[in-house]
Amino acid sequence: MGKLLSVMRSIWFLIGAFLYIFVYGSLVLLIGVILGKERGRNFVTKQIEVFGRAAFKLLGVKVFVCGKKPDVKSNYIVVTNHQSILDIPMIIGFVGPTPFLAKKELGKFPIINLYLKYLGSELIDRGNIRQTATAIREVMKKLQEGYHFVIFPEGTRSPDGTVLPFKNRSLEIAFKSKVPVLPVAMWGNHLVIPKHSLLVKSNKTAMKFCELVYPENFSSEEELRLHVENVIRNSVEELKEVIKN
Ligand code: DD9
Repeated sequence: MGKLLSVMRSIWFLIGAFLYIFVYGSLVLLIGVILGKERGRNFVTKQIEVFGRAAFKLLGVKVFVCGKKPDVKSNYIVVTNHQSILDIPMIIGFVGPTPFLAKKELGKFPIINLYLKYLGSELIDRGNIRQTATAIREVMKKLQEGYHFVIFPEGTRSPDGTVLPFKNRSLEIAFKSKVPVLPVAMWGNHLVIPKHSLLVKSNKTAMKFCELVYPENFSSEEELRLHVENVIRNSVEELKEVIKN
């Protein structure tokens, strides 16, 4: 993609993101309050999902979706790799409006912090062991109440898209709660908007719904974690082929 086109798309991205998230997003939250608890929640969560998909459409990025979202009645934990700021729109748009277990820095952005709260997300302060423990207890409680959760076990965005080793104990919640894990692999978001950049550089990305993994089939968190990490690594290799041509 030419430099000029890339810069023009980036300007469009910044203006579009501001108008969509901060202007339209504030209006959506206000309408949600006016509609009342039940109808308001349905309206806002629908708008969150629409935003996730629209983000790619408005950027002119084609999303290749491989595999099928499982039709499970129970709750599950989405475990996914992390490459770009586009990962969040991809999850909320294509997996569904799901709460995140994420680092507290995400809560610093106005409006986005309200949406994170709306989804029931839990933010952790990694330097604060007590706060982290409380947040994890809260996630366990919410899982029992039927919430899904999204976890990024690499703990940070990979600079070049390579799947980083999953952090120790990152799947402890899944292992202890015995809630099924839905591995979701992503490849290409970092090529569209790389880490530490706002330049829009590519127009193709891909994701894959992998098979559900049942924690009770594993004898330790480490075994479960290594298995899920492997599933995501292999799926990322498949996705590279999908967007190659
Ligand atoms: C209607 C705008 C929705 C913006 C959603 C942002 C969600 C971030 C988790």
